Amino acid sequence: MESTENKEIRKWMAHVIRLAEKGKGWVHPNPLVGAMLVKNGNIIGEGFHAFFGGPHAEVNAVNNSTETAQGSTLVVTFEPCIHQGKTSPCAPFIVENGIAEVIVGLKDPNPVVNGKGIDYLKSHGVKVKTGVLEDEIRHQNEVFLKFITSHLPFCILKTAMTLDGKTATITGESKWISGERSRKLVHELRHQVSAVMVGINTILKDDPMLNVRRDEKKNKDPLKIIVDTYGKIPLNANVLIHEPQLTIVATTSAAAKDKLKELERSGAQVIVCPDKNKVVDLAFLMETLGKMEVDSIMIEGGSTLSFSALKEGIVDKFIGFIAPKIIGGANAPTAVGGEGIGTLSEAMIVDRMKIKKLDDDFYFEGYLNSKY
Ligand code: AOF
Ligand code: ZN
Repeated sequence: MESTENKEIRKWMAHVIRLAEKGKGWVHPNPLVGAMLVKNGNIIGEGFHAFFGGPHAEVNAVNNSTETAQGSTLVVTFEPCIHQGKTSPCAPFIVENGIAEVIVGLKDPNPVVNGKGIDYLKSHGVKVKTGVLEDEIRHQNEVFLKFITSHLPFCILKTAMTLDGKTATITGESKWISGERSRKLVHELRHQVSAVMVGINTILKDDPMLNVRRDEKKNKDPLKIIVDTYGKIPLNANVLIHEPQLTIVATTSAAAKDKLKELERSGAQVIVCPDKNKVVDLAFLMETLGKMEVDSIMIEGGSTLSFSALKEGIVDKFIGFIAPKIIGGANAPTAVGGEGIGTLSEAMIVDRMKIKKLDDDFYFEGYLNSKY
């Protein structure tokens, strides 16, 4: 039987996990962190990490507190930091404010913290309890956990398909396969990631904007990465007309140099990658984007890029929408194309699959890299 105290602690932690969600889309490459102060069983202050470079959750909780923090319990999803980053370290701040006890959800895997924050608190007489709802916090911070330990972006492959696995009709019509609620979620996800990525064929066929269209007051558009081995992107493509400063064209030396200069003049950034099997070397591109602090990418097609990404092993999470429609057509595109594989023993296995209903569609998600 779980003790009443543990039950209460889990309830508090679940509450600060929800608070942390509010930072989604604004904090990367930092983690989502929520915190609150409890005194005599009452919540006296709450806070979350709201934007990159801004105060950490613990500091916000103390500053929002209606009473002095002296003698209170701090409940925080992540281990308090000990390093001087964009902000001053939280662990000494906690000690200075006389907080008596800290309940930490997850130890911060950031090598500059990684247990040192907890040690600091303990050695300064603060009671510390660790490891509460760790799985939930890990899931919430899957992007941060990958990025901080590998410096590579967490990569989501997203698709929307019919019941028969098609992403467009034989004439190329794809607007819209999925329902309104599913499409709303896509815009939410675009807001949450640092970048969206598509192959050149998607630009040539659909000319997407790749921006965020949500009902929220404040939105943040992601970087738009176009994988374009030969530099074929038209200069009047929507992604070059609207917010070209957010557009990155990833290409190779097979592209005409003059075209690349024109792309740069339009405001886009060009990354010339080595080629692998005559297309952009995606592993190199991921490393380069990681160095640019891009912590998360959502690949939105097309089917050739999706297969290459899977084959190169850069995909962490596969998500998609299945609409209750059947359109057929042997040549109608499917979510994953490319050259495919010859035997079932080579199949890429998706684990931790989850599925849920979104109006008439199904939403599914699963992982290809079970480490994060
Ligand atoms: C916390 N609480 O709310 C966050 C933490 O550059 P800085 O100062 O913002 O530090 C970023 C690092 O601090 C980040 O990589 C992670 O290890 C930790 N983030 N820590 O105690 C917070 N956002
Ligand atoms: Zn901190």
